[in-house]
Amino acid sequence: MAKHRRPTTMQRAPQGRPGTVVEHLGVAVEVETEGGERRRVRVARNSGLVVGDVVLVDGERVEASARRTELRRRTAGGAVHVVAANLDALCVVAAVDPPAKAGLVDRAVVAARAAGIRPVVVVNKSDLPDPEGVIPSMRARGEDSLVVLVVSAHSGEGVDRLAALIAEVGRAVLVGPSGVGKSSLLNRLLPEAARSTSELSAARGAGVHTTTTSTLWRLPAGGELVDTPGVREYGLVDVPPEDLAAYFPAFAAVPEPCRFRDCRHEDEPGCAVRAALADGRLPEHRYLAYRTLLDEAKLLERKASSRS
Ligand SMILES: Nc1nc2c(ncn2[C@@H]2O[C@H](COP(=O)(O)OP(=O)(O)OP(=O)(O)O)[C@@H](O)[C@H]2O)c(=O)[nH]1
Ligand SMILES: [Mg+2]
Ligand SMILES: [Zn+2]
Repeated sequence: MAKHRRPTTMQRAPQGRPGTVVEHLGVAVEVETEGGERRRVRVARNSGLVVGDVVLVDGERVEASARRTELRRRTAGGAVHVVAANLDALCVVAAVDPPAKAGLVDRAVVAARAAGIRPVVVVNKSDLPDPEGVIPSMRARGEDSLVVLVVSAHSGEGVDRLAALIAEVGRAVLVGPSGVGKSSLLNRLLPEAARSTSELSAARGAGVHTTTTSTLWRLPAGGELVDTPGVREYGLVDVPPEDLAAYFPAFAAVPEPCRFRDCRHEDEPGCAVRAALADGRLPEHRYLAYRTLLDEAKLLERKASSRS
């Protein structure tokens, strides 16, 4: 029936069964419809659908709905990649070994805030020795609007707190470099039956357990979790330099205003943020993270304006 419908530009009532994209397989998507039934539907490679998209499935036709939230990142190669749709929280996973790259964690936290979703830092492999001091360095990043959970997928430490947090927020995604234990954490949170499937789908990849596609799972304790392939970089998308400071809540906590309303807290006179840094009220790592990202945002802005 769908085949014979003529294309039309007129408004028509949306048709089909509502569902959620739970896996993207290049030329097909796996859709879970409301009853929990799963269907694989072929789509164009550039369909633009991502895990978490709400769709209507009508035969072989998939129609996407508007997204509530959209998490994007710039890849190491400079392309813009939509990580997942309709998320409530971003869990950036760092590990004791391989030791966390603070820059990637800071970028992911800002990306979450810019996308209107809650950032969470998950430090995994707490069962291992921590010679580089990853755990204290990540704990120091905690603030009112940023929970830092120290966990171990192997020993189970902190995993209940992660499960409770996901149940509370709704839908969360695990992002981070390869090998930090994202899939191991997911497996720890899943019941036995679902676990074997996720291990199988992981093994479909390169033989090792490197995750190659993003997948969405419903957790028994409540909430949903998206596992994603490891990333090398987490570049910001569409965060203009003048907006960046708003994603550093520690700056907003400085009670005095800067002399200039549009102060970027670089070397402007009368900068209250730098004053707070100088007298130790603002942690240096927050300010340094801001300056690194500010330089990056300025560079992107220059590139964009030289293209237009
Ligand atoms: N000691 C220890 N090892 C862990 C822990 N969690 C994961 N690992 C190990 O770390 C390695 C990588 O784990 P994965 O879960 O595949 O990592 P990942 O983040 O999903 O990696 P990608 O799919 O490549 O992005 C595996 O050998 C795991 O056994 C942990 O809590 N403690
Ligand atoms: Mg994985
Ligand atoms: Zn300032």
